Amino acid sequence: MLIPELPKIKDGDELHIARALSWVENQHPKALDLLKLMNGVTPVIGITGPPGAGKSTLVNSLVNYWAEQNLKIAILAVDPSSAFNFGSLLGDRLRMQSLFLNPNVYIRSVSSRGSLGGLSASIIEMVEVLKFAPFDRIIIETVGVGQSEVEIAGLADTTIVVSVPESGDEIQTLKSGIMEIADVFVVNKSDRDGAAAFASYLMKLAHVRATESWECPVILTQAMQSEGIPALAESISKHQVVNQHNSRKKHLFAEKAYKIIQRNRMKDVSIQTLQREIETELNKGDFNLFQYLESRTA
Ligand SMILES: Nc1nc2c(ncn2[C@@H]2O[C@H](COP(=O)(O)OP(=O)(O)O)[C@@H](O)[C@H]2O)c(=O)[nH]1
Ligand SMILES: [Mg+2]
Repeated sequence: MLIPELPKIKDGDELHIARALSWVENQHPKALDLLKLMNGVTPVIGITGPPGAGKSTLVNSLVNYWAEQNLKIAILAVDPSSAFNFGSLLGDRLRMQSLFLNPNVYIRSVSSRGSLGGLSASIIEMVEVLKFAPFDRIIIETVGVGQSEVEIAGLADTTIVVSVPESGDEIQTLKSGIMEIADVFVVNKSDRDGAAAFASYLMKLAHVRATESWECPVILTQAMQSEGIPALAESISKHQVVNQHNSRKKHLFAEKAYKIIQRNRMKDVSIQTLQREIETELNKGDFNLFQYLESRTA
């Protein structure tokens, strides 16, 4: 099939990239035609961690560092699902201001409200579009709340977990199994007390779960001052070399396929739809949950 948009996206035409991203985000009929012809291999870097850890500031510094080396970077900023998030979005814009003006940098934010059920599936597809465009690196920033940090691990080639040296925080972070998903651990705000102690604690944990090919490095940063950024960039590059040779690829593809199948199967299922249908059934009287479910799938 001839799709006129494809060569434009491949060339890096921002208008066409933006349009294609909207198509996949809104599940436009053209989206699948495009996606079936895309097979980019740009490395995807996921950055996660609790709100306020300094992820956006870190992305800003890291991307400026790469852009200075004339690398082209795409950033996908995933907002938390809250509809009342204008404040923090504005904050992110301020922190990322220099990036918005940089011709080597493309930024797109995704609101979880916009995706038609299945944020992960939308992001996976949007990332495929970005991988097809001529970027050297793709960064996804997500807030690590609940399950979301686990989800980022399913779509990023390299997952960076950002934490800060505050008592209590560390226990919380480690409890949520975040160490399991980190390829690179960042202790940001290392200007604060306790940073070195926290980092050495994390290093011990990383050492315990190290494999033959990779031991998760712990990088101390001060994102505001761009301190530690070259070390972080180097760790990411190293991980990507290691990553090419291991079994992660099939694991990642399986995770992605699972998320997309899940989204597609749940397409016409939402609590609201179910409530509406059930209300009608209840009004008829003599409701049986399992007869209703059977008639639904019939
Ligand atoms: N002291 C200190 N503050 C920082 C550092 N990095 C970021 N911040 C501040 O932490 C706050 C949250 O940063 P932000 O990047 O929005 O965090 P995010 O929610 O994880 O994206 C902002 O006020 C930043 O200026 C750092 O290295 N040291
Ligand atoms: Mg942020």
